[in-house]
Amino acid sequence: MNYFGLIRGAAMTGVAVAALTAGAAQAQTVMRINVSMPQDGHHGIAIDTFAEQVESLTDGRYQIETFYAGSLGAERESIEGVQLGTLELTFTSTGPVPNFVPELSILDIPFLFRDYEHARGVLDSEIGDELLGRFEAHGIKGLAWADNGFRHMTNDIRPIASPSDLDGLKMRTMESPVHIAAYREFGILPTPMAFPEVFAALQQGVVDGQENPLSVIESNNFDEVQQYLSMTGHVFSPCVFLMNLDMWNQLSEEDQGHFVTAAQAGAEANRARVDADEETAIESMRADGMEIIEDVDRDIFIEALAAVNAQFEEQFGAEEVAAIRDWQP
Ligand code: EAX
Repeated sequence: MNYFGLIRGAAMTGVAVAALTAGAAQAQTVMRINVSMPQDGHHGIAIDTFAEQVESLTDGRYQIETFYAGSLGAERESIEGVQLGTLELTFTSTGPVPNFVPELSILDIPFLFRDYEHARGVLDSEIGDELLGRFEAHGIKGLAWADNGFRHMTNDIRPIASPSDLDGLKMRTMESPVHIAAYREFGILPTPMAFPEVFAALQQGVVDGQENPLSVIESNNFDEVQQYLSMTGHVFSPCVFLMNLDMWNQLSEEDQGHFVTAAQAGAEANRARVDADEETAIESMRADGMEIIEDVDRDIFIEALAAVNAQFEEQFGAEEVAAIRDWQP
């Protein structure tokens, strides 16, 4: 079979194996990874770094093709693709993950994490390793946790400083049952929707608002279609590198180590970009005319969730929740 035949076959099976034209008969395997965010952002830098690292650590035996802005599908479809093996890898927020690994919804509990140090510390600890391992029973290998970021609310109706301001607001949410239950408790009318549809839904007024980390709000120009941003920080949203489990099992042990190292390097670059965005995004969006409400009383938001929090403790186990909530560096 010639090179093009191999590539065409690869498009069907998902993995391209092409003989390198230069040099001896060393095979090269091409894999794809995608994100729903633009290349210039905290997801883009994660997969760009991962791709560079895989190629360099495996001396070019593995080549990673990168796709951005949902061009290969939204996050839920991408995880499904990785599970089925029609896509080799994806980097995704955990928003749609509960559809595949329901118990990972524990990470979606509002106000579970105090700050970035806490969230990253837990994800990089044994607790995080154990949770990452939960993907395997579902045909998926979790390579490394990373950050999407602390989520804040935007809307186009009124400034939000306390839960009573949220009453009756129609807000796009991720497809996470925990988020949906909690946001209802705030009085929000949750409208779950895949991310690639969100900008148009905000622009056309299909929903009044949405919630996302600063890195997402800014890199997707939501400030163009949303007047108010409230610094609620109500949920920490992780990201994760995922790979099809069969393809992972086909890697040599040494290459498995390289893929994990590369994903960890991607996570490091991602977190550095999140830190940089956190420094600059507020001022830059304010300069563009967005009204930023920084004075948010989080305690009132936390109190509003008392009943639903009790429900989450029952669902996930009070000890499990406490182990994350009370984690100390
Ligand atoms: O992955 O769906 C969401 O709101 C996510 O935070 C976003 O797509 C980043």
